[in-house]
Amino acid sequence: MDYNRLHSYEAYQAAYAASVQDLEGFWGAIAENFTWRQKWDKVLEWNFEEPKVAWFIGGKLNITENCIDRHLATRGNKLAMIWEANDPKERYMRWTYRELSEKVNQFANVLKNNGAKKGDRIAIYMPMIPELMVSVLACARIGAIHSVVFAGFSAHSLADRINDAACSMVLTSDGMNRGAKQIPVKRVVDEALEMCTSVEKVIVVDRVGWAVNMQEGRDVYLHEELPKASKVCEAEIMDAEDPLFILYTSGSTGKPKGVVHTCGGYMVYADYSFRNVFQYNESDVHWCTADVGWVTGHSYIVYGPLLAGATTLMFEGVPTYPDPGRFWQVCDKFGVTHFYTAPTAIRSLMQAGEDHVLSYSLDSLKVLGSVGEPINEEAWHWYHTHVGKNRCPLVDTWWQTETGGIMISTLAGITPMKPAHATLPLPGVQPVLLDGEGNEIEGNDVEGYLCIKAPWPSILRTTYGDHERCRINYFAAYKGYYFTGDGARRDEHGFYRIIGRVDDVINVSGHRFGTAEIENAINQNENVIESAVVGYPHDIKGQGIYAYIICKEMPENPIQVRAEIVETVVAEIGKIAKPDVIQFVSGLPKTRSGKIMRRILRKIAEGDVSNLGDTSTLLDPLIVDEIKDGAIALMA
Ligand code: 7RM
Repeated sequence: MDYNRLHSYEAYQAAYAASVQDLEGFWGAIAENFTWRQKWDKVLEWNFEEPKVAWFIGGKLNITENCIDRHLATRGNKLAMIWEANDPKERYMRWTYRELSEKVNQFANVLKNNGAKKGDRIAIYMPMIPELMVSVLACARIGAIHSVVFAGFSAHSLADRINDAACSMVLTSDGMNRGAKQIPVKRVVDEALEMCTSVEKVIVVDRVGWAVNMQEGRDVYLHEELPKASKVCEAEIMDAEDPLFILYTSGSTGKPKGVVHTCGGYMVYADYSFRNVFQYNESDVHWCTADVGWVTGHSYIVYGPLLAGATTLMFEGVPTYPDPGRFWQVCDKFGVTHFYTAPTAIRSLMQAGEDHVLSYSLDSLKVLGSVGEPINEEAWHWYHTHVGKNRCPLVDTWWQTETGGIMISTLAGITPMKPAHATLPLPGVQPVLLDGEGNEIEGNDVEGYLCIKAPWPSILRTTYGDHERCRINYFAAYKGYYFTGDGARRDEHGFYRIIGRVDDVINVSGHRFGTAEIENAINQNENVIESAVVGYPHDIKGQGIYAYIICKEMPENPIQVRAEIVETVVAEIGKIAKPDVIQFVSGLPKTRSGKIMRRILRKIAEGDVSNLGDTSTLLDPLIVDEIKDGAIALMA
């Protein structure tokens, strides 16, 4: 039986059973489908106590030979990448696999000429330009460990990440385009590097044509280095367990952790999950709207699609520029077949009205995807109806930076879908629900802490420079399990629905509520568009409930609307879940991947507005001031 590509529900079920029966046999067979310089001696060694996980032990490979070189014979003239600029009037770019190969090899030689070597850490701080994809692959080609830092992060955040991994090089650009604005990039790097000592070289891409500061001996322009570099660069031969990249992610503590992924396992899982979840076919055009600065961009803009020999689309701009029809215009322009985005984008486009989406045909679309947060039913239906015209399967994909690839998801058109449910685990993935004591909850129609029972090839190996932190964060809460930090429900069919982070639980008078649960109740009120709930210290109840609410219109009579919302919550959950404070806001502090920064909302709810930490990664940092002022007025 070939479980490499699942074409039916029956094949899915057979593969799932086989993977549980013989995990090593299952993944060993899938790993046969790659170019290895040397085959592995052993598929897997693991224990979740230290933790120690190693896949394809003794195997040798280079992931770029699998993303590029092995396709050249059959797909040399096929498009590897389509790039659409922020400005719809600017020329788009298209590269074949052969062209991508030349670009990556040449950039790899630029890195080498500037002193980079295997094992070095290289920070990449770049906007969504083609050179970003080339940079990532060029690092992988020479065996340098890339650490992509989202170009919206502040100089402080960038410096912290550079220092944590002692990066020797930074790859960046002069500036960037974002909607109607142009934003400095190199200037942020300069500011960050005043706080760093490890960086010896900075390579700058000329994107906007600014005359930026270039420090003699340290900073060089890419366009001046390229002519000196050959278009042939032998791939560095890597051990399957050598690190491929570091990607920083926030946890419940303040300091981001550097999640480490390795060459062999990550490669196998990125390809396998991409092909099966999206049911990719040879002539498809895949568009993932994430930024390469997040794990979604790593796995489903760069590595997954290229490993599969697909055409991947990269977009420099934002969903609402020049108008909220931009996503749909780009879909029609390039005949996009697979469209993968975040619920937050869907909800904001939903708010902008149907006219924008109805102006485009969207005939080419075959599969829709969602990632990053729970997708509410209303957004799910809007997306399915108006974008997918009720004919495209919609995959709600649950996964994490730490998992490297999609873990629980419908396989498009193959396994069942259900609104707001990620549904079933991919074969090779063994989720369980645990109760507070760490016992597995059997059966269906149950809820618990979402953990994974056995390793999969792209499980994180460590957090950079601090293995103990990795153990405590993910492997200590429940002995013998990987703990996701999420709570989930398994419905009567055995389909998973992710409820949300369990670190966002509020305990009111000994009764526990998910912030998501209360938000869902509030959102049932007809005035409400979106809400965010946090706990705050309460003298009598232990924790009180503070709700930040966006209404369709700012209420003219807030007392009345407040009372109506409280009534809705009482009706949905019960008196015990009544919000104690309701503040009407025009927006919420969200990261660019759509996650609400609850830390900020909690602090404001606690009345501590003095030190809200770094807000530079927010989509709209100004919203924090509005919320702060509103909260002060409310308490007065
Ligand atoms: C890919 C990504 C991970 C956290 C995760 C969840 C939440 C992600 C979904 C989701 C409900 C989904 N990586 N999350 N996908 N919740 N349904 N389909 O987002 O490391 O940045 O975040 O995101 O809480 O633990 S991430």
